[in-house]
Amino acid sequence: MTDPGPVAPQSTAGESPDHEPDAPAEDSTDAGATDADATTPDATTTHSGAEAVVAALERAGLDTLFGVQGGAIMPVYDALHDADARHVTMAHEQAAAHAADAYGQVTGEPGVCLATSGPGATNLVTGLADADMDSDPVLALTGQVPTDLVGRDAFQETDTTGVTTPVTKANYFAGDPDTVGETVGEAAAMAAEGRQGPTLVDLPKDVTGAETDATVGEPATPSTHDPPERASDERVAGAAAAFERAERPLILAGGGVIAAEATDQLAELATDHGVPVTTTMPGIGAFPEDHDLCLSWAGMHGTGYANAAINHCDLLVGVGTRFDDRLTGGVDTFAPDAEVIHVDIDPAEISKNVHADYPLVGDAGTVLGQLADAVEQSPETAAWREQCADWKASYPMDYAAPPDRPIKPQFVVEVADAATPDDTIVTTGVGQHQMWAGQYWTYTEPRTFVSSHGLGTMGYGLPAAIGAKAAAPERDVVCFDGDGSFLMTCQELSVAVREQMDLVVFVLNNEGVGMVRQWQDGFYDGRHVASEYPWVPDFAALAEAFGATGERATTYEELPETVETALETDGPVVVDVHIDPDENVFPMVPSGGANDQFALTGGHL
Ligand SMILES: Cc1ncc(C[n+]2csc(CCOP(=O)(O)OP(=O)(O)O)c2C)c(N)n1
Repeated sequence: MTDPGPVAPQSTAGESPDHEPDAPAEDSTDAGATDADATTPDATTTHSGAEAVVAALERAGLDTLFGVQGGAIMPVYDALHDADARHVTMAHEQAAAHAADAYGQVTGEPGVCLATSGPGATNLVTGLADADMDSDPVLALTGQVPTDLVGRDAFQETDTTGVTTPVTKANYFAGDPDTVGETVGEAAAMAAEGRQGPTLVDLPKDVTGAETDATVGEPATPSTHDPPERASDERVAGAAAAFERAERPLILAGGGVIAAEATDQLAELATDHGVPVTTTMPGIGAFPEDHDLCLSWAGMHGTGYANAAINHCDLLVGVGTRFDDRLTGGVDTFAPDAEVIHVDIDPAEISKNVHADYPLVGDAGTVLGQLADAVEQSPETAAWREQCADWKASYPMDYAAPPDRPIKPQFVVEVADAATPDDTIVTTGVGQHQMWAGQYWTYTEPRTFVSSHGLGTMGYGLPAAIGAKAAAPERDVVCFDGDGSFLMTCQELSVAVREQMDLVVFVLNNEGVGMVRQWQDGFYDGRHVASEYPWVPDFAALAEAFGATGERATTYEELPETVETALETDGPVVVDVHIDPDENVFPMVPSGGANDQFALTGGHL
């Protein structure tokens, strides 16, 4: 553990504890390390509830944790004292949840976050909701007041399972020291298996502090959790026939393709049969964007050619996507000529937003393999591919960069992309900069675009960069942030400095909340209420105050060198780039509009 927790003794079960850090209760547990001799391939013997929690994490292979200390979670931290796990102490619990989420997105395994009861737990909520919307694997462990105080408005008591029920895949109140390890193992397995998502275990302090000689075995989901693997052969046959007869087929890859590690199967289906591919935003990287068949991502700020293809295709093969409204615009006008094959592991997604003519429920990789086996004849797609190429030529992704205007943000993204390897991980805040980072960086590998998609959480970018760097220390990590988003979690710079993390944050500084200003220009007659900052901090100086490196770029000439320097500098770097504050994100499909009615300039809205 990199950050030793306090070694204060723990309270016992049933004792009336004062669970504040300053006044720990008397020790009556064996707070020693897990007895290595008691660890067998099948089970780990423990001495306390807290040790059982740590043993369960070890059994699940979860060795990187993000958290913030506090009274009710202290026994768990104490049990971590001699554990091998790496703990990254975050400045704020929301950031711990985002870091765990990004760790989960990069590795495919649950990221773990820890928080104390009350405000610690409630601070996690935004991060859990974010992970829930994007089906990212996260395991949250929260301290809770001792069981005899539950329901008595005890100090720092919150009904954590109640508060987090709507934003977790599953959550647990662990009331028994003998089974708490099993519960944590189950929560870890639930986060990882089937449709992934966040889970939470609430850990009363007397339970983690109590003695137990329980053994902790392999993590397992309950027998009732039985995600389908294969789709029915009959349904696959029907979908394959539709695929063969399609004249204008289009594959739509969602985040589920990446989560299921199904990118090879997807690429095989597309390339074997010459079928163009578009992605959702969470699906960015599911298919290489530099491939001829790739139309990049679709939706509100997706490419004109992807949206045109969606509008004109006669068969849409949606894989691991929930067809959210940012993708579809108005569902009545979405893919109006298409039959829909929908591959998803979660039956609840089938026909939730878009009617599925061919629902195929199962694991994305398995079902794509089934489909590939069942398709005997490629559809005739030459004319359709030519049409898609025409759209690519008609609606290129470009921007004007007049030399007398401040730097265009798209240029910053392009320069950073050119200066970094293909496996670089990009994280973002939420707003215009997020869209430019999605549009002007060419993603060729899965798990490289780490963003807050469904919830759209400003402040996600920096803690996500910390989580991504912890997950992949050998890879470059770059965060594109807005000044508004950065101001929401910039305190986490202290963490990046302490952990000596090489990461670069580009603050695309337009001195305001640009996406809001863009909507005010488009839909509120240009009335700029609470969207422009009359003053913003000097972000380079702020970075220096945290002990990071601060850079500033204001001209096209100096930017490439500033980017190179930032990438070469050890430790975290913040580059404050003063971009054109009037720049807008295009194309844009107005909310609820038809996907082919995209605006290319403000005048089209
Ligand atoms: C936590 C949170 N609060 C409010 C919003 C609403 N919102 C969406 S985009 C945006 C502007 C973001 O500004 P900034 O981070 O500076 O990025 P920019 O759009 O300027 O690139 C706002 C306020 C949000 N998405 N998240």
